[in-house]
Amino acid sequence: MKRFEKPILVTRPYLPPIEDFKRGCEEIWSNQWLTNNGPMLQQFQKELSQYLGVPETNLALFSNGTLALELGYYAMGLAGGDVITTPFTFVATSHALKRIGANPVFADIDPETMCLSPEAAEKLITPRTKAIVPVHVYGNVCDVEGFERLGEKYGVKIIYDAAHAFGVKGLNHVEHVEHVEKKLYEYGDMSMFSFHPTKLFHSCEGGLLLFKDAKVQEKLYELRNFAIHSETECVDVGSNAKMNELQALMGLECLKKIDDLLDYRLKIYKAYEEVFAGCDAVKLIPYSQNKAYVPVLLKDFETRERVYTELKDKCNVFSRRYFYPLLTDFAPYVYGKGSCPVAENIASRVLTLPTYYGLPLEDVKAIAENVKEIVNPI
Ligand code: T4K
Repeated sequence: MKRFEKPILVTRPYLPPIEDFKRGCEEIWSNQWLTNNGPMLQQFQKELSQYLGVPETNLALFSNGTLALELGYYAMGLAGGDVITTPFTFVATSHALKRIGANPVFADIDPETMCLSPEAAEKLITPRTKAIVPVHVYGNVCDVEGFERLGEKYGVKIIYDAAHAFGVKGLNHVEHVEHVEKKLYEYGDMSMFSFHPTKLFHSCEGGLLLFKDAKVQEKLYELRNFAIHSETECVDVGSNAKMNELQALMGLECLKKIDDLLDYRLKIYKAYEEVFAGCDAVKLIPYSQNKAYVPVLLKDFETRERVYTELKDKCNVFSRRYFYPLLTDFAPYVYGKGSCPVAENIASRVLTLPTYYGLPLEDVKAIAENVKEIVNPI
């Protein structure tokens, strides 16, 4: 087994050339404007709008993904209602609901895509349900057509936690969705993308909301700035969730590199795929188009724990068990424990392997060989 001299972490952020970042800093210094809808933020917004093909009226930037979710949920009127969501995600998906006084109700996931199942969600809809929050987990696309139907049939909002899905353009990679005309973010009422440094694209910290109804933008702009409407008016209980100029600069510099970042993720995935080919004991999850994460499914909990521990202790490789434990194992959400057997099974067997721009492909192959050896000792 190969032991790496330096630790290999599950991810590392892309950092743009420091000279380019310094040039941007000089501009910020000369503007003497650091936050509150500054020129860098406006430029970032403009370039994102062009990159995504979304009008500037239908997006808003925030200081991080969690606050983007919280204010997005609030602006869509979810406070006080039940919201059906998945337990197989990062805690932020549900924390942001709880923090606005909405009640997360957990439904099970699809065993293939690991995303919320529309069939399981439909069974839990009641008159108290205000919305459904599916997560494009790992960048795997949910059954968006299925959720579209639920939204229309029951008049509930569909809000995607797309934290992992930046760079996912179409749906054609998902076999059960044949419709490829629409872009991913044209589904549902709203989608949130996280720009945390552990994501393939980042702005140090940051969050982006895309929404169907342009009228929501003004509300979101107010909410992220304390709900101040004018010098003499405060119209709601807002927050401070503004993206600052240094964050926007980092986002602009990373956006220049986005095609390479996506291409490299794919190369890494293919290197893992090559080594795991024909190895039934390690199942690579193929659905994500942006390859934001490299999740593998192992035989059972004991095997997963062994691979996780031996990679760490014997190989100096720090994989992560995203997303274990399930949300329904955490104190605020234990009321849902036992209600999602598919998610429980997946969470006990999944492991996410290192992937990031610049991770040498020979290292990727060595990590994969190590995994194979731990699973099937010679
Ligand atoms: N919804 C979903 C589905 C999400 O996954 C997330 C966040 C959100 C919503 C909320 O979005 P944000 O508010 O975060 O924008 C990480 C991230 O903190 C979190 O953003 C992410 N999901 C979650 C899945 O993973 P940890 O606790 O695993 O992070 P940490 O600090 O252990 O870092 C992971 C690895 O990355 C480590 O090996 C160290 C390395 N790293 C990390 C940072 C921050 C670096 O090398 N450099 C860095 O700057 O949560």
